[in-house]
Formats: sequence, structure tokens, C-alpha cells
Amino acid sequence: MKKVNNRRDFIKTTALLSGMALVDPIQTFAFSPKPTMFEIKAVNGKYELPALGYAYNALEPFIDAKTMEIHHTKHHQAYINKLNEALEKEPQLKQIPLEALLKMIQSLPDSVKNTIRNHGGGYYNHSFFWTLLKTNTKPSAAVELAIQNSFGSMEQFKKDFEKAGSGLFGSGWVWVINQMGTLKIVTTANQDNPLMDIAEHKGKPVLALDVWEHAYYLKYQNKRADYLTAFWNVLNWDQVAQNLG
Ligand code: MN3
Repeated sequence: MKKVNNRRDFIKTTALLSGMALVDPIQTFAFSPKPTMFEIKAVNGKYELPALGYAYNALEPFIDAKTMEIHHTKHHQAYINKLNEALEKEPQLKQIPLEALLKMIQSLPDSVKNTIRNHGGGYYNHSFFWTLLKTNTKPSAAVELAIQNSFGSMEQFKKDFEKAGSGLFGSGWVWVINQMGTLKIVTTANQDNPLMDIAEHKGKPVLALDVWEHAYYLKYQNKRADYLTAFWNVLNWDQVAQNLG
């Protein structure tokens, strides 16, 4: 499958799409023409469940094996299935990397707009989230410095992050985004993310935490704050350093 990885190719591809309002793609993509983290593409027209790269019990006791298994094989898979169903309705969108689709939610055909927002978002967010989980890692000097510069101290950062997570009403995500070198904590509802053109706060995601109840309820029940505190034991700081770079 042809890679759509530069602006000219993207515009060419976009121009071929039928049924799409052609807003100025340069304008839409001006803030980030390059893939920001990893490029997720449909393989033979289908998105697939990515491997976790670790065992379901690897994050015990902080995130339990049963939660990880259900979260990965049921929830994540369900987002993928719905996304694939939507793309069958608009097959011309299959050649566009998922990240690019998320950056153009407003311009997507009405028949798939909400599904790509919710299920494409869900697919992307979980794929990103799994890479951020690992026990026994430490922030690099560069990460420490970026956090100090943006939040004053690591302690303050963790406090602010947990507060944002506790304060988010309903289902959603807590993010750290990179806005021109400054890190910022933001939240999104449901499966929205900061890459989306419809996001209130846009930026390159550096880290993310799923605060939907399905991410913690089996172990923590209604105690979201405990899950937020436990998160620091399983945050993969090596991946954070990579996302920051
Ligand atoms: Mn989830």
C-alpha cells in the first residue's frame, strides 16, 4: 500500500476522495504535516489489534491482568471493529493513515464522522496508551528538565496530573501534550484526543492515561484517585522520553 507521508501526497490523496468537503488541507495540516508519534495504517484495508508487547500480568499489582486482558481483547478490539465497519462505507479513506483522519474529523463525510471520531479515536488512544505502560523505568534527565520547566517540579506535575484525572467528569483521557516545547496537562472527553481538529487543546501527545471506568473498575472500583496514584508505578518513562524527542 502506498504510504501517504508527506503533504503533497496527502493533498493529492485528499483531492481524490469523493463526498468530502475540501477545506484547505494545507490550512488543516499546517500545525503538523509530519506524523507525530507512530503511523497506524490499515493493512489490506483493515485495522488490526496491535500486540501489547508484554504479558497481561506484567503491570501487577498496579493494573491487574484481568483488566488488561479485557481492555485489550474486548474494548480495544471493539473500537477497531467499528472503525473497520465505518471504512467499508467510505473505502477511499482506507489509504489515509489514522492520525491524518483524526486531524480532519470536521471534513470527514457525515456517514462516518462520528464513528471515526469515537472508534478511530478509541483505537488510536489505546494503541498509544499500551506503549506507555511498563514497570521500573525512570525519567531521563531531559524529561526531568522538561517537567521542571513546565510544572516547577516532578511533585507538582504529578499533583496537577492527578487533579486533572480526578476532576474529569465521566469518561475520558488525561494527556500531557507538547506545545512548542512547553508541556501541558489537558483532558479530553470520551475518545477524543489532542490530535483532533475538534480538540480544545491541540498538541503532540507525550503521555496519556485512560480514565474510563473500564480501565480501573475491577481493581479500584469507584476509587479513581487510587488508580491515578498507582499509574506512576507503571508509567513507561522511556517511552515518554521518546515521545518528547
Ligand atoms: Mn479504555
